[in-house]
Amino acid sequence: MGDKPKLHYTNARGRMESIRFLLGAAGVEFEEEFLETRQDLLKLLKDGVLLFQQVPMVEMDGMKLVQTRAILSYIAAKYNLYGKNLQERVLIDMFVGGTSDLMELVIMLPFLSADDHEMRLKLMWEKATTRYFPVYEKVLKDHGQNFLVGNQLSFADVHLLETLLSVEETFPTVLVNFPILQAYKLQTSRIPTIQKYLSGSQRKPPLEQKQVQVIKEIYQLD
Ligand code: IBG
Repeated sequence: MGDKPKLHYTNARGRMESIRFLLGAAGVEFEEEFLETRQDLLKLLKDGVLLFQQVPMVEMDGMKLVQTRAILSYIAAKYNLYGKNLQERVLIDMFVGGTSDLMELVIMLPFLSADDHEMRLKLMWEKATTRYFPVYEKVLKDHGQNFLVGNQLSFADVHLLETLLSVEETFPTVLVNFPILQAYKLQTSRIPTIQKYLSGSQRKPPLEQKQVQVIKEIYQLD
């Protein structure tokens, strides 16, 4: 106990980035052990430390946590980013569920064939601008507060900010018709813990094409 959480994943965003981002927003320092080759993953498998033979894995509070969503919920609850009651919590879960569905499209993008890539880009734009962003724009407009739930920063805000920033990397103009989300993005990015995380070295850059092959080999994709 008292030790920093240790994150096991490749040196890339993938499924670990939302965990890094949430720890950053909570102001929690963490260490990382990167998988660089398939051998590194096989070593973890051999040691029996991955419950379902998968990463992300986070060593924290004497546990070896797996399953991204479970890890995120634990961190959110522990660092008071998960609402004040069950009603707030389920609302946070609903918002995070929506942003995760959109983020899933973003995360898989580098791994698609050229044909699928085109179609996926269209789908991403469409889902972002007609399904997800209008919901968050309206929620913020209707209650007039700075945060999605309970008038204070929560896991829902951290995950939405991560999503807004990621989608904007692909589509720089995606927020033109969402003025409230534009302001919200700037405000939440300026929260000191988040600003520090975003400008720090633990925030990973978008995946480069040359990393894709290495990652495919590590996980034996296709
Ligand atoms: N439900 C699990 C979670 O949410 O944590 C899924 C975890 C998962 O898919 N892990 C992959 C893995 O360990 C690495 S992330 N695979 C090895 C195996 O044998 O299953 C892979 C991934 C990337 C980018 I990189 C986008 C999507 C998935």
